[in-house]
Amino acid sequence: MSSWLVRPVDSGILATLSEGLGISTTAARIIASRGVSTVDEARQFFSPALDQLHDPFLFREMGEAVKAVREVISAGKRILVHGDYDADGVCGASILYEGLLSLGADVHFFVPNRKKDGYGMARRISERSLKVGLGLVITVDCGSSDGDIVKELADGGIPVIITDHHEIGERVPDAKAFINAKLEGETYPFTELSGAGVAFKLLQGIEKDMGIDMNLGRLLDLVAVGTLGDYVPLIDENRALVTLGMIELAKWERPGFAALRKTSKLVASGFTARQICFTIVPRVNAPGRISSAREVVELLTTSDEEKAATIAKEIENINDKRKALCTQVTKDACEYADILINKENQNVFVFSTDRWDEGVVGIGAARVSESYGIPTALIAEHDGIGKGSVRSPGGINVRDMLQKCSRYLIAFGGHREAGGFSIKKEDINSFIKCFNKAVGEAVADSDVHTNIHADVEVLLAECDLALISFIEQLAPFGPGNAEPLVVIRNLDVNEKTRIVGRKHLRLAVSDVHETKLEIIGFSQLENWEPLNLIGGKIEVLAHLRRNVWKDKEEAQIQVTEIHQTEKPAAALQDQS
Ligand SMILES: [Mn+2]
Repeated sequence: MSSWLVRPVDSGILATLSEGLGISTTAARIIASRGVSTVDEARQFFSPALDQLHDPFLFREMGEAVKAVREVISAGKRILVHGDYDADGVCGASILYEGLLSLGADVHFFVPNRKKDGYGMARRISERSLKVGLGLVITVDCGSSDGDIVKELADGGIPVIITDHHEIGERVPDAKAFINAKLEGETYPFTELSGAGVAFKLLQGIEKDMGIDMNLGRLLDLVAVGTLGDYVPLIDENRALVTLGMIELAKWERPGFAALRKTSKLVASGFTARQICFTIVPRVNAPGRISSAREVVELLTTSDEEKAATIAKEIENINDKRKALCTQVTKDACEYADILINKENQNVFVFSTDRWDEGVVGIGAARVSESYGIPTALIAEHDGIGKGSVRSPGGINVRDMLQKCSRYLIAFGGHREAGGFSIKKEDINSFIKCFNKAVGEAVADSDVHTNIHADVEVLLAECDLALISFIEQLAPFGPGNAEPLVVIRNLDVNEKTRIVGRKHLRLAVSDVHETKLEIIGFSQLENWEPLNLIGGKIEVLAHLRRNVWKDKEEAQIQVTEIHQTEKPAAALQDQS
């Protein structure tokens, strides 16, 4: 069972925020728990605006990059934008392609094919580029570890500007300009931009340097989808980019997104960042995982509604195929997991087969690790090489675990919750043993996996629409800015508590202040039967959300976890 930790907040900060903003202590606590400590910071947080973006020239080599782009445009030479095949990479490529096109550049785009080209820059572009005599290559969301391809191009007289956001040891020596905030010694103040975000910064740099209005606001929808697709923290500049980008998106002026909205059945307005992540993002991602992402850039940059509808329809088919592949992977993996789950010392699931497509093992691993609460690695084998994807339900740092077993891996990368690796087939068994041991030790070392951080403890009576309106102003929610979680303690469970639907609980509760409310526990029937709760006491961890039903709006307490603090009297008697 997990423990809930309410983040401690400095009482001075609390007083400043609540007095300065005229909000309740509860509201002040929620915003303070996001690292906001002054009234000014809070105002910025509430109204993300373009003027909160950092100066693009804080990138050390922005000047160099802008100069190279302008020279090539005035010389009338051709530019190739080299993107990447995931959501971030195609959005970023679309941003640069469209932005440079509007300056009258002779610009083309290239998106690598996951199966043909693998990760990073595609080797095949250098030969072709040299043949057609390109004037410049600009990478988006890749290139930081492609020194050899960059050298080949540079040696052939084609300069390369790298715009990227991946971890990097040292600057690619032959790059004409290198724009990556993660480079050591880089002066840019924010390291968490997505690839699409970095591409946008280059256009901002060009705009500023030329002293013209490039109307870059119209590209923010692409920045938002790329940023959400890349799962970077929604803080600092990303918060402004996503918020403004979602406003731009909601105009549905870009035929590509308008078409995807229809095929994915997303509501036209009032959608959340999370809803974009479940509708638009997987569709922008799917072609790159299954076939070729080139058509996604075509979709996102076309002004032709008919063309957009046609491509969106094709993508829908590809997405259906991806979903079917995912279900197969998840089904297979769950079958294996069911066999192993009760085995002693089973700290991880690692399954490997040549039946799976490497494009979907990540989603399969996410589903399995989520449903079983165990770190999971799924490996797709092909020609003696396995491509693996790891997901962890939390607490266990995936990257650290892979690092510990790196002697069995060809290559690996990732962060806390997710990672990927490649491995020789003959090393898979040793890797499984090593990985299982590493996770077992990490679990024994710490109990972090059982701690959930909540924002604030509240009373039932405080959970009203006013507080919910306040919480809504903290959106968009996502990594780095989680939707607020509240703890409500000391609740008596009343008789009216019942099952609703097939697996949900409607809990009738009251507290010492005599406040009576019905609160909803989605899927809580998996954990609790009404009879084992009624007459006892509980505390709950919950989200506070607005529920709109038949034109009526009400505050809804959505319980994500229940702790029983007192068993019902009858149950106690049974035990004695
Ligand atoms: Mn990326």
